[in-house]
Amino acid sequence: MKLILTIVSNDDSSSVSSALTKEDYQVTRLATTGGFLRAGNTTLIVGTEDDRVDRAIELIGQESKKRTEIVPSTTSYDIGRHASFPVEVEVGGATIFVLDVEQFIKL
Ligand code: 2BA
Repeated sequence: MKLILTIVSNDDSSSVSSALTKEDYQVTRLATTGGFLRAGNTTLIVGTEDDRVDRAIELIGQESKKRTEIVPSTTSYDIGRHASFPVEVEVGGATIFVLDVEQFIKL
């Protein structure tokens, strides 16, 4: 048995966990915070059989693809005026750890 720990953006967490649960994976969602950006992200814990790991990774990849989005940004001038302009940012993606499970116990 394996434990898949996957860190995704909050925006993708619902679609990733829905895709997994639809295929009968059991998922636990944790609200987490990235150490670098100190922004909220979501960590999903999935315990599954060894032969189902690849499919889980495929589903996670499909629902959390890296993509660019245009978001509004503002700059301010000394004279107290602000200008708004669009900037392209990269969002999405997943960081995945696959660990061996020594014991799996439900009491
Ligand atoms: P990613 O590498 O895609 O990582 C996204 C989030 O996944 C990270 O959020 C962190 O919560 C988790 N993560 C990634 N690698 C990990 C690992 N080896 N162990 C544990 N957790 C891990 P943040 O820490 O807020 O990082 C957000 C993004 O900032 C990263 O995206 C990366 O592009 C960049 N970054 C992170 N640390 C950096 C550093 N020391 N220098 C430059 N850029 C960094």
